[in-house]
Amino acid sequence: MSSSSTSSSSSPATPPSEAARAILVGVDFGRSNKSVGSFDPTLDELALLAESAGDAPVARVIARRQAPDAALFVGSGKADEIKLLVQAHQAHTVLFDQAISPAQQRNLERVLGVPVADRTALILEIFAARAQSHEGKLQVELARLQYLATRLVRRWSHLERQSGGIGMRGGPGEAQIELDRRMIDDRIKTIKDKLKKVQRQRSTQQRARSRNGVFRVSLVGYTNAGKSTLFNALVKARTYAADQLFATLDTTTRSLYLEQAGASVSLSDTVGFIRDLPHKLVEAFRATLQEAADADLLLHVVDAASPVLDEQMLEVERVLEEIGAADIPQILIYNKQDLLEEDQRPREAMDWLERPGHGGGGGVRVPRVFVSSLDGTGLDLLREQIVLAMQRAPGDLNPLAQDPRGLKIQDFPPVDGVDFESEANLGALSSDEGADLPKTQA
Ligand SMILES: Nc1nc2c(ncn2[C@@H]2O[C@H](COP(=O)(O)OP(=O)(O)OP(=O)(O)O)[C@@H](O)[C@H]2O)c(=O)[nH]1
Ligand SMILES: [Mg+2]
Repeated sequence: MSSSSTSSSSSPATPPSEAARAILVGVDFGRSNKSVGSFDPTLDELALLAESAGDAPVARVIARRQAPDAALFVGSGKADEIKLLVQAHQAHTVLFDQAISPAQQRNLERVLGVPVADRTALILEIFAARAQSHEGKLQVELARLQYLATRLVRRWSHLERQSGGIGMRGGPGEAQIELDRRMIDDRIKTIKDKLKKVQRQRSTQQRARSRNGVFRVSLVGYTNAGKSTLFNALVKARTYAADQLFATLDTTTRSLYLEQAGASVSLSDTVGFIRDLPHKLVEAFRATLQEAADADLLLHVVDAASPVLDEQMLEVERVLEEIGAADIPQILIYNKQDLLEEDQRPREAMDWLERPGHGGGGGVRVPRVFVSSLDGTGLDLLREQIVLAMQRAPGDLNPLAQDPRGLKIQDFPPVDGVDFESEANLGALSSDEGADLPKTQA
């Protein structure tokens, strides 16, 4: 790709007419500069993020530089080129795939004449629009305030250094900024207190659940991999699934009855991961991600049709490590098999992957199951693998070890005429679980 490649694309998603037309920009810093985050030459993910935030991408720009320009992130020539594009497309906004500083943002807005946002701001915006539960809303507000606070602090020290410039362009004066900062700090403290309260309630619920000896299974994976679709297919629920990034923000838990075992497990659908996830957001969502960290088994869902599957899996592993979930047994689920060409599809319905062990131990073998959550291929095999994972679990986690029926699985007859995932079979969960309410709405 040339250093000044520019392409236009009309969005296939037929955005609503009031959608903001957006120009997408990514900068290739080569291998020398890792500090600015990874580079995606296609900008496809940024386009999906923009669409998920309600924008309509109208053009994509790739620039190539040795290092970010201090004032404009891209060079001034490139900025002029983007400005022409803004005018040609009558764009409303310019979105950068990498994080830009507050000063760069201000300068760019001045040059381009339209609001500028970066990936972090976009992700925060989507999270804010999607949060449903009380806890989810608190978490997003916390992350946004923290993002804002660092911007204000940085802007403040920036202005302080060039004293005399303060207020010249009608920006907030020093006193105002100090006031804003104090208000933000107060608000952050209030929200943290509220979150603590909500989370205390939740951990009491969780303890009650683990005392019941329920085996906990959590879906994890890159955003848009198909977790919610798989969740719905397994428990016949109707959780929101959509071709959007971060369609799911709140954890939903339901009971999954496994006929082969004659036992139920709890299955949780969780928030998706994404590369360069803003750190503050990971922190704010730690409690939600805790659901994954406390699981007895992780179903790591992968979009097998994605050209960047390996990167996405690595990113998920990185976040799992960060939340202390790296050592939890996994089943890898290669989803969306229906999208693969005949000759790309695996010959076997499942296989085993050798993966390096964590904590210095030897490698672990991880079962990999090929499924399509849309047409149901491979789901029976997946259920079987969940049962086998239960049997491998230590006795105190393994309901089959406590239940004599589990020792003779074949002798346990299916219940005639009963849909084995129906509400009637929610026996193993306490009454506050199992309903299709997001658990965090308690
Ligand atoms: N063709 C095909 N599409 C699928 C399959 N599974 C999911 N999808 C589609 O992929 C898109 C994302 O699915 P979701 O279930 O919302 O993905 P998710 O992992 O829950 O995404 P987030 O909640 O946004 O992190 C939707 O458009 C689904 O219809 C599959 O097996 N085959
Ligand atoms: Mg989802």
